[in-house]
Amino acid sequence: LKEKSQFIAFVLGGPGSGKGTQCEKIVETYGFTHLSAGDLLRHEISSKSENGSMILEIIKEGKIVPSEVTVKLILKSISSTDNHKFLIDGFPRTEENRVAYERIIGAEPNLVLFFDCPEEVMVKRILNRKQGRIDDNDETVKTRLKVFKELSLPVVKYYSKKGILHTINGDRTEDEISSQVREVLSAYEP
Ligand code: UP5
Ligand code: MG
Repeated sequence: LKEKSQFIAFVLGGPGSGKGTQCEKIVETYGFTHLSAGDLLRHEISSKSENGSMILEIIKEGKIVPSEVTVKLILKSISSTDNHKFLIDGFPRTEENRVAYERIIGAEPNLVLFFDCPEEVMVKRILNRKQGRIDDNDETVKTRLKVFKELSLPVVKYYSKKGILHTINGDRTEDEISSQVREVLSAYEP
């Protein structure tokens, strides 16, 4: 039997734009495996792995973990999973991340979802979350937004030029956003 070829969707958007929330819904409907780069990194911290304390310091400041660390974690998850459909949530966040991924994985994603959301909405959501995330505070949120605008938006622009970016209005109810997402994904029949 021929193995189904991999289908990879990157899920991008600013901090609090709703990436994680929508990925969970996509998993329910389409059976993707959801890989949140942030969750993989937080797991390294909580499991006290060798890079844990370095990752903690960077996340606390809202900066970006070195590409090789993140790409390795993503690769490990992909290869330890049977599924062929992946949502990679919150990665790549910099042009350097993107190039490192392409170099190591040797392929571009099939599509990119981008949740476009006003800054004030994202900030409000993050500061209301209160789930104890070390980076959910006024100070770090400012850096996360700055990093998003300066380093992550160029990645979004790159995929737009490639013609594989789908921009979704993230300033809606969860259900409204989810139906926009389904419209995009049904065209791909993943
Ligand atoms: N919420 C969601 N949708 C809503 C809606 N439509 N209406 C009203 N409320 C809504 O949502 C955020 C909050 O809003 C939740 O309380 C939710 O209920 C509510 P969520 O779905 O969690 O949004 P998300 O975009 O996933 O926000 P998150 O905070 O996870 O975004 P970040 O991109 O900041 O976080 P991530 O975990 O990806 O990264 C954290 C840090 O890790 C980074 O800052 C960086 O330091 C590091 N990192 C790297 O260095 N490299 C990487 O590749 C990835 C991460
Ligand atoms: Mg998230």
